[in-house]
Amino acid sequence: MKQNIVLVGAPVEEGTGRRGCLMGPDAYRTAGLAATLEALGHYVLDDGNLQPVTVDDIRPPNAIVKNFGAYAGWTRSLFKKASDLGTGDSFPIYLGGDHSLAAGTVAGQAKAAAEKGRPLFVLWLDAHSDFHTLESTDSGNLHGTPLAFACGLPGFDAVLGTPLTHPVSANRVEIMGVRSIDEAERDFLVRHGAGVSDMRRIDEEGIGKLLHPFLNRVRAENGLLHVSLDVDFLDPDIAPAVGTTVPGGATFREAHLVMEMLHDSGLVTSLDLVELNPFLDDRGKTARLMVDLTGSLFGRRVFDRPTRSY
Ligand code: NNH
Ligand code: MN
Ligand code: MN
Ligand code: MN
Repeated sequence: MKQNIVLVGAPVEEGTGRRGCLMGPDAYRTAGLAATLEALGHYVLDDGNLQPVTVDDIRPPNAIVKNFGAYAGWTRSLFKKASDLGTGDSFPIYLGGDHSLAAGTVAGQAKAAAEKGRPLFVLWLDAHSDFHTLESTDSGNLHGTPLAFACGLPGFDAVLGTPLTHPVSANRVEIMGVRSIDEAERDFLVRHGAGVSDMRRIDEEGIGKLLHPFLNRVRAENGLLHVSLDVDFLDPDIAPAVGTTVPGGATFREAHLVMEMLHDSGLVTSLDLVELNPFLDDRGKTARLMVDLTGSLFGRRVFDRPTRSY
């Protein structure tokens, strides 16, 4: 199926402890994201880079939290953008930028889905679960919080200035590839019933086998599916351009298999590409891999069907 893809750049880097993610959107453009998708038969509109609204009248509830005003500003503008795009039938790809941008994109897509009478499911591909609240974060880096925000965990009301009317149900979230979870996050994940496939389970059972039941559930509930792909989901050997590398990540084939299965499911309706830090890349190889993975999500394959049956 031909898709109308809209690229939305979100050059946010205030959610990490390290500079460089603001170059992410341009690195994806340089690596040929639009041409890759067009070559697969899709229509692509590059909407340029979004700007955050100015928020200078709020304070974080916890003194350790960094750049709270910037987070609120980005979340407000991305929430608006995603709620608008989500009501149409185009496929938005949000080009990060650090993962804090997903607070706005996921919450916005969830609101739009609810207005269509459909539940939003989220596949979170990440070394981390990003399930901290503003109270529980021990680093103060807000890229550790967006999934908790979008799932409506308490304490975030100052971010939008109002509580979320349509939070994602944590029960409709599947987190894959994790190998670094903080104690507080672990408790929240269990309490709220999010699905977690850590690397140990992936090693033992296979990533394809773990993904199938989740996709079946999205289909059974007539859901929409948002995918949030953090560069550090991937093994640092193949994807070094990220500030928070964790050894033992998804391999090249595991990552492509997920994208290929997602394509075949026909269920995905929006995507975040996050945490790319081009300043840390090795001759563009991480940016190119992220573009190739996106190509697999949009239908690139080696062969269409078996040439014969046995
Ligand atoms: N849990 C850590 C924190 O809160 C890590 C977050 N870093 C990420 N998330 N890269 O994907 O600081
Ligand atoms: Mn993340
Ligand atoms: Mn991560
Ligand atoms: Mn931490």
